Amino acid sequence: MVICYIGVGSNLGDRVKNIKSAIKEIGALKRTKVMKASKLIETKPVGGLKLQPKFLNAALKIKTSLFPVALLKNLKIIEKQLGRVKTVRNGPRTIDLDILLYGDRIMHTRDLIIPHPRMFKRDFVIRSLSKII
Ligand code: PH2
Ligand code: MG
Ligand code: MG
Repeated sequence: MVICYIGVGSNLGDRVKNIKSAIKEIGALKRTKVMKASKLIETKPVGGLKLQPKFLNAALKIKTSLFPVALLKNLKIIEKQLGRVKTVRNGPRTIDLDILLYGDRIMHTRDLIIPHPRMFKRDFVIRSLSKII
């Protein structure tokens, strides 16, 4: 099992419900356990459309033996199940699930970069992560 951190964000619909459902679904993935969840913090949108609703953000500490690409694929499925539709980059979304860290792995493929390339620039990520790391 590898310790991994997931960034969670929502700014459409019932944000609390979206995040709670996402945590439940991540916990239901095979070979995966949710160890810790940070409190939800409300944050102003960073990048993308200025006039979009505020986000609720959180970070999760999980343990998984899914490989990074399999974990990503499962997170995308959960995003879809919870009603995420692709619109503009950094636009509003019902749920966003990003792999921030995966053990001490560093990887750089077309579909997945670990550590998350913008995590250190985003205050809402660092604030959530620092509570559970
Ligand atoms: N996610 C983004 C872009 N901007 N801003 C906030 N406050 N919270 C987010 O989760 C967020 C964002 C792209 O994923
Ligand atoms: Mg994101
Ligand atoms: Mg994302």
